[in-house]
Amino acid sequence: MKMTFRWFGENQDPIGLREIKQIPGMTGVVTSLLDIPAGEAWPEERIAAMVAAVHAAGLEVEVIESVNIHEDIKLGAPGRDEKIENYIVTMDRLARHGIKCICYNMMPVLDWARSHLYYDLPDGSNTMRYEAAFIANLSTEELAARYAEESDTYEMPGWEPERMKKINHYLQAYRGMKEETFYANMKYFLDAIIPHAEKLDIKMAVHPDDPPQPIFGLPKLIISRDNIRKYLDLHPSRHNGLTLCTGSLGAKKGADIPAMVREFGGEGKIHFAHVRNLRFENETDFYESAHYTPCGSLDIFAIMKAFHDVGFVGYVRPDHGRMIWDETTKKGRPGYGLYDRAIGANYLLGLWEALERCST
Ligand SMILES: [Mn+2]
Repeated sequence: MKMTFRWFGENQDPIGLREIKQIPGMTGVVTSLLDIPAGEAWPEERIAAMVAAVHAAGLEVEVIESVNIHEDIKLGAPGRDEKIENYIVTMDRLARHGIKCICYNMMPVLDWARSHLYYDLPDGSNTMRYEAAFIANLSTEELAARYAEESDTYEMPGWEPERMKKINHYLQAYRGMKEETFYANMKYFLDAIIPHAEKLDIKMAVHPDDPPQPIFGLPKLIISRDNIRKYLDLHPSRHNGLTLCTGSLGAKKGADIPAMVREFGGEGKIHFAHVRNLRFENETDFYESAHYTPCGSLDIFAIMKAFHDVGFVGYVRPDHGRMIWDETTKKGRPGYGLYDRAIGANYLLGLWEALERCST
């Protein structure tokens, strides 16, 4: 297992590589080139500069999160072939610069969604929250405006103004789209890219949809064990794998995450893991808690034990954390402050050390 930390890039993240390097056990960062629109090929010089900056800080960069999928690909719209070609060019350039794993998602139009970015907890920290009824009463524009206001300093990935301009067009395009059509479009993409991933030895790792239920009438497919199985079987290959995100999958009450880790991890299909905790407030609503098992509703020890039992050798990162110790928006994007994620990483590393040493 390699412990990593999400970093949004220079000028995009108030947290510096030097700070990340100082977290015990951190081997590298997981990053992206956020300003490049989905569907375009990433310029090689930009990739080279990003990799050089990370290496200069004494860290590795072997995972990209994310190379986003253009809506034309997900919709099976005319123009998808050109976007898939650009995707392959990007994969090729990333492989040349040492990238070994690409995280991406198949969420229609919108990336993740929360009702609150800074929900106050009784201990004075704040965190992201999902309240289903709150979201149900908002339009996408209202939610985007709320995000823009709350996260003043940075654009929220997945909610960029550019994307929001076309939102109604896309909401309309997905309306009435059959599940099978969506799977067929995904298969078309996988059939095109996975042979290249095999040749380049880049592990493709699809991230589940977050939250794991339809919002704004958009279909959500990658949300359960059965659907993940179906997705991976669209193009069976070790290079067609999964980013197992405990917080996304675990936001559906009753989801058996350790069982999913054993099943997909046992097949060598989990290449990257996002490990975080959340606390359910009722059947659908939750807030993102500290990673430590007693703080939330997920059994993080059982999850890490499942990873250990299947001999997991992929990348892991702590996921969203709370904002603590008076961190403000100037110190981190929502969910991506420094301190709680550093604590989370070291909790996971501590569990891992104990599992390793108890098993020898
Ligand atoms: Mn995640």
